[in-house]
Amino acid sequence: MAEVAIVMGSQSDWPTMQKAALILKELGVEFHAQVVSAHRTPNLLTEFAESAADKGFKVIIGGAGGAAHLPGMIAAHTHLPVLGVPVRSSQLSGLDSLLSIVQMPKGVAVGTLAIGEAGAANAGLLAAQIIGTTNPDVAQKIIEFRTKQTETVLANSTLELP
Ligand code: RP5
Repeated sequence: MAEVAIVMGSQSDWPTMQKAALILKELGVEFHAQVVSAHRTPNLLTEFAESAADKGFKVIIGGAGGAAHLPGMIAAHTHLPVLGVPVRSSQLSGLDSLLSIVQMPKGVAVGTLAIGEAGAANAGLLAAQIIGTTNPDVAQKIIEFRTKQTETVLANSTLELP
C-alpha cells in the first residue's frame, strides 16, 4: 500500500515531480502520484486531503508552480505532514512558487523544499526519512544511499586542468 502521496497542480509538473518518485522507488517506498489542482479541481483537493490519512498515506508531497496554493491547502485539510515543492514557473523562474509555498502563517505547517528538481528529489528523500523513523528497512536503504553518495564524491574529488 502506498505510504507517500505525490500530488501536483498539473501534468506539466510531472517532469519535475518525477524526481521525488524516482527517489522513493530507489528507497523502496511505495507512492501514489496524481494531479490535484487547488484552482482547477478545488473539490477534489478537499476530498483528497480529508481522506488521505484514512487511505493509509503517512506523508504528502505537493508540487505546484505560480500562485502555488496546493501544499498549503492540502495541509489545511489533513494532520499528515505535507512537503511542498515549488515548481519552476515560466514567468518568474519559480520564485513565485517558492514564496507562495514557504510563507505559511503559523498554525498550519508545510515543509518547503528548494525550487525545481533538487527540491522534488529532496522531498522524496525527506518523505522516505519520515517513513524510515518507523520502518527499519527504509532507514537502512537511506543509510546505504548516503554511504554510496559519499563514496562517489570521494572517488571523484581530484581536480585537474583540462
Ligand atoms: C499550477 O500552474 C501548476 O502547478 C503548474 O505548475 C502551473 C501551470 O500549469 P499548466 O498551465 O501547465 O497546466 O497550477
